[in-house]
Amino acid sequence: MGLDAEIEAGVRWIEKNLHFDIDGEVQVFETNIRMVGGLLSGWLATRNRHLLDLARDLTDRLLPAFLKSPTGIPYRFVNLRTGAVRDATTFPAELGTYISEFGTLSRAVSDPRYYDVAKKAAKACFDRRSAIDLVADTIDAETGKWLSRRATIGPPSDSYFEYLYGGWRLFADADFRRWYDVHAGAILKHQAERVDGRLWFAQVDFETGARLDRRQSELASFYAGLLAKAGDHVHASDYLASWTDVQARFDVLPEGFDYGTFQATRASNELRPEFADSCLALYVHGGGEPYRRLARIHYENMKRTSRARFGYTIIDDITARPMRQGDLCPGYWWAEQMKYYWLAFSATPRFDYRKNYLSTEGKVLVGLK
Ligand code: IFL
Repeated sequence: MGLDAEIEAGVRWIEKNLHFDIDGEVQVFETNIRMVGGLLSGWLATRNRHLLDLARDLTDRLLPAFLKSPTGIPYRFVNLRTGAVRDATTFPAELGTYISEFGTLSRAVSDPRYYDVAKKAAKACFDRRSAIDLVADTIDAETGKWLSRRATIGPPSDSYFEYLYGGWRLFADADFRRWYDVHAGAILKHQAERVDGRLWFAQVDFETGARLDRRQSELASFYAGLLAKAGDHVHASDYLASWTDVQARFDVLPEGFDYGTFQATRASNELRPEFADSCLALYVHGGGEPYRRLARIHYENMKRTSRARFGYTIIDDITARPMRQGDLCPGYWWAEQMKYYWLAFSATPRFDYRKNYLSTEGKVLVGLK
């Protein structure tokens, strides 16, 4: 953004204050996408070695979650000082959203261990896919047994698919591309359906493909962008068009939505980035100007409905008039959609619009100029 003095001040603060020798536990997935990813992107932007050293130190402290697991599927929590781990009941997104950060780290420090644990975890999930190539959404990291039958593209599976593509895009690892393609094909075959001409992805039984429900989490709208990145422009634009109709109906997207009834199932809006993320992805991956216009509507509606006295907030009820605001601004609002809007609208010379990669938390891992 050209905020060179601000990043300088931020780096100085980090050098003075940030360390990870803390006797407390963190959620491995969240710590990776926010902190490891943030430090790595900061290192790529500044080439300040201290940021890379911190990213490595933090990742080393996350490693016990992977290394103590008999399957290679990470435990959900780890104590940063003692390496004690907890919670073997986990989900595709929480076990499979590491390769982009861990692989970037491995490449930067010439140490394959980080890449290897991230790949092993993703493979452990892929290898347990059903005969129809779907994964369920809950698994035991110790036994490797599925604890649910529900396949979804939304949470808690979403970014597992995103990072299979990431492993290919960032490291040209053909295994990841194959894993991504196998799942993407199965999702289209067993989960996609058209209702009133609109494309949606149902929750289905991961072994039979039988439909479980037609509820759609707002987070699932990221999948349009992922399809575009992976080269499936037809389904990408169709799926974003479905969400565009939801945006037109409610002004801002509800957290939960049933495409069978076209009604909100959860009327809150958590100030989320997925729609803007997909707009940016379709814009930079060949879709052009119409997707900037869509992002603009998202931006203007957010400004109109989420503006609060000291910033921006979630909305507790988007169906009330006026909408009933909550009192929270999530971290991803800064890390993600403000960045997506900026990249979509600014034409900044500091970003490579042709060759780039943003992590699931919007950290720029390729494309900084
Ligand atoms: O932290 C965010 C990230 O995009 C993600 N899942 C949910 C968050 C935003 O909705 O991977």
